[in-house]
Amino acid sequence: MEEKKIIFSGIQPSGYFTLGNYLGAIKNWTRLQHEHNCIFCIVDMHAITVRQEPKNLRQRTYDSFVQLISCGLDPEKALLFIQSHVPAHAELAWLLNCYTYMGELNRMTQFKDKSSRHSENINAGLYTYPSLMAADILLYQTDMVPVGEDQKQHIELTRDIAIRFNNSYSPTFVVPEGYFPKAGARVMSLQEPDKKMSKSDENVNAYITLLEEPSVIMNKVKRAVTDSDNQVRYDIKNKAGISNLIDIYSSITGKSIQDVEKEFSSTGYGQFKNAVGEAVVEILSPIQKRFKELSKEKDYINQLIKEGAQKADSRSYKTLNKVMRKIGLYQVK
Ligand code: ATP
Ligand code: LTN
Repeated sequence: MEEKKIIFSGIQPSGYFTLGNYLGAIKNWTRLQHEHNCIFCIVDMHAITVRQEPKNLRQRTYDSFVQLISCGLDPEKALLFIQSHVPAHAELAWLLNCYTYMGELNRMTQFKDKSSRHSENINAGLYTYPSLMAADILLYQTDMVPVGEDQKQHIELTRDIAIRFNNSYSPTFVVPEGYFPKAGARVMSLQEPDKKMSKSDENVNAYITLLEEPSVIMNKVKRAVTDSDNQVRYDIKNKAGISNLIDIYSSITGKSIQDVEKEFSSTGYGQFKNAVGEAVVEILSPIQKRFKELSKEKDYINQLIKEGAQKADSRSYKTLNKVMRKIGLYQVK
């Protein structure tokens, strides 16, 4: 049997989870938890690199935890916790900041993109975001990081930091690999299909959240930007909108792109969009049902949140202490 790997991934409570988050990340996580040693984290400290309304952030963090469980993550199988509850993340992030070059951070496309969208608040946290992400991953001696394709660059940087540290001292960190899903790795905005679907998009029609009403989902898919040739054909360059809908449909149903093209070869966009909308409604409906039931169980959820933090705390300190020792920070035994 294949050896169990340590898997780590994170998601920001910067908005309500989208179909992109689900198909690109969470859906994979639910599968991986049965095969590996999985750790999934709600990265609230990453979310504050962009201004958040305190009340909303608090509620969304709780709801994010409930949503992960509603999507099928099992706290008995995977370790689930909230990043700010485990101080080792911020501590290692500081240490790793001292092993990360400004030249490297300057190249990060997520930083460039977010700083142009939030030009009134280009803070140092937004800039050093990747060192905190590297800390998240490296603390747990992670082998594999399942993420959407937008995170490729951050994973590369994490590897570079780990290799640099290992070479400067002695082997300390496992050098992790990114793990990208074959389908759904890059779900695009429904309004600007050359941009990824993002939960913090200002235009609510650009994304579908996991908790959206069926009628709203159907409407958003109907209004998705397409082209005028009315042929369901995959062509990212010239038909980005339709290609995105084909990707979504293919990722949900498990059908290949060719089969989807065949299935809709004689129908127009209207019928195809209907099918896509229905597939989305169907996949989200059990998640929404569980969310409604579970979010009322506040004591139970809070207990799970506490237990997750305790487990993560004791696991993360091992690596943090090792790093401090290697660097030469004075420690009393
Ligand atoms: P924000 O818009 O606030 O930056 P986000 O929607 O991009 O947030 P994150 O919390 O940063 O989401 O990402 C959580 C996970 O979801 C990551 O693994 C990321 O790669 C994946 N992901 C995010 N957006 C998409 C998308 N459009 N398609 C596929 N995967 C995605
Ligand atoms: N940067 C990621 C979220 C994230 C993450 C992580 C993902 C923070 N820490 C550790 C994987 C592993 C994002 O924006 N999607």
